[in-house]
Amino acid sequence: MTIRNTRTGGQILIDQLVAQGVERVTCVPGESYLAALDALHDSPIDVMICRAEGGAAMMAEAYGKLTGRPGVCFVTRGPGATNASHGVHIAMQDSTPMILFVGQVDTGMREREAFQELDYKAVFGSMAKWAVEIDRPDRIPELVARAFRVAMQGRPGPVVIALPENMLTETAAVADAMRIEPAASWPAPSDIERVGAMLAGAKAPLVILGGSRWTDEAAKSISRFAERFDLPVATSFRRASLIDADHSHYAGDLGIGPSPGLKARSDNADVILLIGGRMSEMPSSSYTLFDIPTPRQKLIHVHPGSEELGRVYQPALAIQATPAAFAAAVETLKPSGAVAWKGEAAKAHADYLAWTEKARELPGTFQYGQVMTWLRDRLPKDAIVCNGAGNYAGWIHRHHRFHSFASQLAPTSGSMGYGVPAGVLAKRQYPDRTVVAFAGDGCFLMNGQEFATAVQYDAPLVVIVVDNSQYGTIRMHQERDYPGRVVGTQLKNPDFAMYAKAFGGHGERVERTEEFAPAFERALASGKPSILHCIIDPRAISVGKDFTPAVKA
Ligand SMILES: Cc1ncc(C[n+]2csc(CCOP(=O)(O)OP(=O)(O)O)c2C)c(N)n1
Repeated sequence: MTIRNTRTGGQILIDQLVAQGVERVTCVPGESYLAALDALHDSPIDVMICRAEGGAAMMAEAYGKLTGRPGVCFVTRGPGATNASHGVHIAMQDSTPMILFVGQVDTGMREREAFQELDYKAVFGSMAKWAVEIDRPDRIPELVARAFRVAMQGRPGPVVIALPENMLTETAAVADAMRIEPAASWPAPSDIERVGAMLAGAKAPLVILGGSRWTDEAAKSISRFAERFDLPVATSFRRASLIDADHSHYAGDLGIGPSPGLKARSDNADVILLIGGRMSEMPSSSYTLFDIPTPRQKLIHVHPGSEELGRVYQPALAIQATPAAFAAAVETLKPSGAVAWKGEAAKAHADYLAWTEKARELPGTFQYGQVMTWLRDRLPKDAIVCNGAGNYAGWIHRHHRFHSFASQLAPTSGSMGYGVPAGVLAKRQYPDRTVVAFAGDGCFLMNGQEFATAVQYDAPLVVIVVDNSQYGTIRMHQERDYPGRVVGTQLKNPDFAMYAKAFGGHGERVERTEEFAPAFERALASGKPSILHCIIDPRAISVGKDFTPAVKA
């Protein structure tokens, strides 16, 4: 490999990103990494300026979820980095490849608590998959290449790279690293034989899909595998777009409050084939679906990270493989005869349809459930639907039907403020697809400032703010655990339609169900980023049930 001309650390760094095929970075600028910013000036990389580092980092995380390659985000030292930690935590819990570059003080000033100095390894040590500081420009190719590999290989996750200011302006002559493709771990032929044998001995098997390192082709291949074996297929919390919801074998999602039918199916299963997921607190109904350490169901756990196999549940068969490799390996696996559970997948799908079909009646004039079922029919099959955290998301999980791969952008980490930045990134990435970001009134204002980013980049997503004038989820818990003692949950909100207009977007207030459909059509037709400010009765506290306030808040 030829040694390139002498370059500054900043130039070497950006050349590595070009070599890795990075097409876009998100950032909030800072004086701590000016030399890297300057190198971006002459690069083909699109620099997407955001309004707060939390939003910028979440956009990078959403890029990783959509593409499988690391989303790259640049932020300044100290407060920039701590703001961005919000996105790093999501990438970690959601197993998403992401790289966060943060500024750092001059190496000659380290350990003096210089301006905005932070010990990144200490701060991000347990939050990121890897945190590293590059102190010499000639080590940039080595450490950035490693960062891409760490972010993507095994169980994906976030990497934090600190860039001391002087290191970025120093020069070095060093060769660029090559583009990194993560190693795929493959099941052994004997593993696939055992999967076949365990299924042959099963009476009531269930497949659960989750995690990352999937491809569209792998997801389709698993659907075909399910057809051959007539297997019911569930998805894990917020991984619903791993199978077309219309697929005849789809059994629904194991999220917060799974359907009673699916819960019973999982309880009564004798063999569970878990592909890619971890069955952590949310999808496992607070670790009650499977016994720990040894599930009563025979668990076949397929995961790309060896550290995840047997971390909580001891599988009867542990297979260290990426979902994509596993899907390819089972392409030729067929049942040897008639399966014992014939017809169960159709029953599971019928249960799923019955559970999700009709929205229940809510108090008030805005029937959010009916709006969701209308959108379910109205949205194109490849629409991307985003959300953060809050009870408003329960209606999406219950009633929306995801049809195409990577069309759900939602934090399994349950982080508020995710939907808007994720939606902005998605709309920029896929301008021809409809992008809808849902947010509660609480959730929206955690990163609503990124609506300005949507306007700046002419990314016409539709944001649906579901306003119940409260941090509803927490109010629900309060009403249950401390009835009549409402504290810290009531909100006085701005006019979100006017907010949209003030930012240069399209905004409308929706108070009645019948106003929603025309408002949605006008939002799409406006060609502008839009906000539909929907007013929902505060008693409509969750998709499952209303509450009667013990006292008026
Ligand atoms: C960043 C973050 N902060 C706090 C929480 C705790 N929390 C979970 S849901 C919720 C309320 C969400 O309110 P809103 O967005 O208005 O939605 P609603 O529950 O009312 O539908 C809070 C505060 C969280 N999950 N994430």
